[in-house]
Amino acid sequence: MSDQRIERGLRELYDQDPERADWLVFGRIPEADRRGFLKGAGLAAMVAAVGAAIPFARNMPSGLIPAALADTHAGFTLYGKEGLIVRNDRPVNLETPPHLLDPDVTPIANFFVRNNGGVPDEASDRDAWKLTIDGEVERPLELTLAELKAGFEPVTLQLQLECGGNGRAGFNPSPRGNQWVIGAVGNGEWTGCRLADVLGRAGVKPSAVYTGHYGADPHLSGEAGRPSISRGVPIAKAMDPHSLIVWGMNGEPLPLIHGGPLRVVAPGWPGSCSQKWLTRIWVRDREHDGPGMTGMSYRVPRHPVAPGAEVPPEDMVVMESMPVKSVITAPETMARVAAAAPFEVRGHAWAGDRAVRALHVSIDFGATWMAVPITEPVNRYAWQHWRILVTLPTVGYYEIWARATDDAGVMQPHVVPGWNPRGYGNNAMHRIAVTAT
Ligand SMILES: Nc1nc2c(c(=O)[nH]1)N[C@H]1C(S)=C(S)[C@@H](COP(=O)(O)O)O[C@H]1N2
Ligand SMILES: [Mo]
Repeated sequence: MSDQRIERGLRELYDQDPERADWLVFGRIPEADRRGFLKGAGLAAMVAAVGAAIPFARNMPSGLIPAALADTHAGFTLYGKEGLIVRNDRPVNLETPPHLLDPDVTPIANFFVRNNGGVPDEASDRDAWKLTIDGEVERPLELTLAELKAGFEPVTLQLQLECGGNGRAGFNPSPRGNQWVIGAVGNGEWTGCRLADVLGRAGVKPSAVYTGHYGADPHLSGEAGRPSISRGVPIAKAMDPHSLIVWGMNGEPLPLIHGGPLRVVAPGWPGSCSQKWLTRIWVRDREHDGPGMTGMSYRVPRHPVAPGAEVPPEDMVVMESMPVKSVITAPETMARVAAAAPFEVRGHAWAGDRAVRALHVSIDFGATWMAVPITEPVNRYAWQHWRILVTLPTVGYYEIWARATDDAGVMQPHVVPGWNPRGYGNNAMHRIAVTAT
């Protein structure tokens, strides 16, 4: 079921754009490297990949795949995100294996990446980055990042961000798109200001219905000015004090790959509502209709449909809150533990706009369940954490299943929930394999 397919091999990546490949794989910056002079972190990454020092590294041309890697069929990883699974490299899409989600706040190195287009160039002066607020407002605004930092109350919150298509790999027939298994999710500690405060300064007119977000990432076609994605949220979600305009992540300036200098984080909703490289918020008098809002995108059938059904567009509605879900982060699947001895099983749970009320774990394929204590979130929309000591009675193969229940009593399903044309919202229980010896 788990699809570890790499969309393009290393050789193909290098054939098509060797300098970009260098940047992706080794973090070599082509401009600084024109004559192939390899140093610093890029060299360290290459040394680690080939498994030995490279005495003549200074002669190595940029865009050259080390022969040690060129003829292997092994997958490749991206610089700074070494532990992640490459679901696609153009656009860059990286999934986190569940055991790397173990820390309460997901480290930047482990945080999944979902791009629909390219990555813009790093801004030479981040504080000069401009954001426009226009449309159904009394006073259209143009604010620099420096003005956002100085002019609005700063907020730091832990907020979960999950791709709408997380779990897509579980649907059958298989919808097209990244075959995310479970790790297109993370819990970041984000610093920024409230979207509501900025909209308040602009003065939202009574005619305002929805936001439309725009970012600076280039479309894969190379067509200038064509957005890769432009989604938005209803005004009520934009006005929620947890919807932020963000410039910091885990205490650092927001990394370029996560939308730096500036992005939206609209927690609990499909990740696509959280526009990266944010340049404009267009306040609209109707549901936004940018790329990613219409047709089948980020929409689900109004009524349940049979797997594989053709659903007419008028029966598709915009997906809002993500469903209740949990992940087992320790032990790592395929672990071996001692029989008849307790060991810790732990993980996190979240529930879109809701909170998680209960968490249960089973070691006998769901026949019996243990209630597991779960923490309160540090703030609304933060991950909740759980842990329990489990003992496997005899030697043999076990599965550990985890199941969260939200505060409206809705529980994660045992099997894949309602099929939908693009494969959104699969919140089936997470299962791991553990062998007792
Ligand atoms: N400008 C822009 N914003 C974007 C995207 C994008 O392609 N371009 N992808 C969206 C999607 S689909 C998701 S799931 C999240 C992923 O955020 P991350 O890459 O920081 O994990 O960013 C969203 N914001
Ligand atoms: Mo997404």
